[in-house]
Amino acid sequence: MIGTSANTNRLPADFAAAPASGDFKTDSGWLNFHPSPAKPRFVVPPRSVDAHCHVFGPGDRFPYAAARKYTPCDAPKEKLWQLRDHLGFERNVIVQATCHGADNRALVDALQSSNGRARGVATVGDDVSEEELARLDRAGVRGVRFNFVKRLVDTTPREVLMRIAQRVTPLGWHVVIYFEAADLPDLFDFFASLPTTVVVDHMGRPDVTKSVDGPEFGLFTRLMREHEKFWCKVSCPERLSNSGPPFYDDVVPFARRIVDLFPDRVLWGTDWPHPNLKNHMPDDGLLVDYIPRVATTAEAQQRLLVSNPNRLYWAR
Ligand code: 0GY
Repeated sequence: MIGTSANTNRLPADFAAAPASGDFKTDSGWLNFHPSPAKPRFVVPPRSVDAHCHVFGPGDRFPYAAARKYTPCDAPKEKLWQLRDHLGFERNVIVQATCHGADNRALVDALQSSNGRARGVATVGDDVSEEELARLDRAGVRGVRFNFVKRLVDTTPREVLMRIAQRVTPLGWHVVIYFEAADLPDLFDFFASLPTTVVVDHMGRPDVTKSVDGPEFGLFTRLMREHEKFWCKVSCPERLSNSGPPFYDDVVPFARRIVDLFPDRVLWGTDWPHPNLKNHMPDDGLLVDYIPRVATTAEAQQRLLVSNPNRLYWAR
């Protein structure tokens, strides 16, 4: 049975997190990533992509940003590759996390040492040079991330974000947006006006205590329905759920709705190393076992894990 892993084939204990290194001290109360994830029971198809994950530091090599809102444990690229292989994925999309601000060095280092098996989503300011954009592109960056979650970032004016979006359009990059469902009414028109493909993190963080058929999630599905440029990551049940692990039952109807309605524009990712979780740390093996509950056919799984992310991130 999927989800109740009694599997003993776990990552060894040396996978466990180390504290932030260099001049940094991990926030007190920080939850480290799972020290020994189970082997998933769900076997992902060949060429599957974990399309949302991060690298943190290590702080002594890649310092955390001065303006960061949290200091995590170190989560270096070597651990990410170990997890990728253990879970059965072939490729990763590494998303710049806010603790590194617009300093993409840890991301670029990971991309350059991935043997072509990772692509990236960077954070840049509108003062970024053409040379830097070209360098990021050569390293494997295919998008920029705009973050609207107030606990994570200070606000960037929309005209600045629009200028960035316009500058990356000729590179064929897309924009990744992270926001909370309650803010969508205010952001809807701005998002719709972006000139690129737009990828939404974690389904726009729906409040899953509300109905999947209600107006709040309805506005999000309307955004996806009316604008074909929008894609959605059906990721992070562990972040959205109130019912909790291992099944995250209350998130399933939301993710399944999006997969059913927009099968060609969905992605999935672990969100490893799971920054800022407060209640529990998911076992990444069990998170993979969640996938067939939201993508219920082999065809839907193939699109979610293989054809969609490879089309978006490995077209060149
Ligand atoms: C995520 C979610 C979170 C953090 C970040 O860049 C970040 O710091 O995205 C969060 O705290 O909700 O996607 O990793």
